[in-house]
Amino acid sequence: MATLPELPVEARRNAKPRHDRMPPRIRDKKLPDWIHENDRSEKEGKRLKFRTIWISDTHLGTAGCNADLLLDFLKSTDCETLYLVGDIVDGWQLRKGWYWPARHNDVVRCILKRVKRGTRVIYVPGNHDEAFRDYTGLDFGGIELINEDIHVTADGRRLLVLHGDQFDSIVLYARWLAFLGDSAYVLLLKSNSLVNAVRRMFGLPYWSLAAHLKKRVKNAVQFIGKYEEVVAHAAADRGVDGVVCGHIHSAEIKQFGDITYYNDGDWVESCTALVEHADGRMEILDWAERIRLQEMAKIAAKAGKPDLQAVTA
Ligand SMILES: [Mn+2]
Repeated sequence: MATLPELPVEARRNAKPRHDRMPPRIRDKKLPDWIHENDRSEKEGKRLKFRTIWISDTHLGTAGCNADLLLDFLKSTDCETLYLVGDIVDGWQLRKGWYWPARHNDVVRCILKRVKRGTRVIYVPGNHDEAFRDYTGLDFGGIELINEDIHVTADGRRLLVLHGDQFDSIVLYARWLAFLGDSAYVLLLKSNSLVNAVRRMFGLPYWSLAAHLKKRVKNAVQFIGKYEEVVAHAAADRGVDGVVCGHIHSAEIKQFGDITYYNDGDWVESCTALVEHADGRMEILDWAERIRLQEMAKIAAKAGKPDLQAVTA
């Protein structure tokens, strides 16, 4: 078998470790300050504690995924049960072209660490990670794969947990794919990343252009309303008290008759999670908004206006 020729001693001495030879653009990429701050708070054990957390539509494997914010959220919170409600990894985009930065590995590692610490992690696959649907009922290093689940809240309500793409075909008059699946949406997310790259350059926190525009497109608003109704209807047929889903990238808590509809939102546009407190109270956490308020408070403190700091208290 042929072996590689030995490098001359001089060349070996000058050879630098691999990370030193990485282009400065990657190596020196500045991370926002709040990332490091939360590393500290993790050690100090100052995490927000919840009974249950639901996140979905993180779309790991795409440039649209706000992995920094997601990682910050995971490091800042703790829970007994963590639901991953589908479209966690975007198999569709990965098949078109491989995109997997180190940050996305950090997210996976963070979730696995959670399992190790004793959090029950339940993965309900969505349509973008439908390959996992063939493996439901199995256990992946402590992560339970299941097609849908019934979650019982601390106050005894039964909630159906599923991704929610099942209802696309029922919402006929304004199909989600008409604007989610096409290239216009990908373009929208790209401009979203671009806007936020510029904002970051000026030290400004994340703001979702995509979510902002979606609220102003009549077709999108109509679809979302109809979709919520259809999902709530299906939940009523199943005899549960409520339903938790994701899929349409629009966080919401809404009452339809006896059924409470919960949507945990996404991490490509708005960066939201659904949480259950110890007493069964449910809430949507807008993580981008939270960071924004924290940053504003810091700016206010620097400018000598401590009264504005109250917003984050
Ligand atoms: Mn989906």
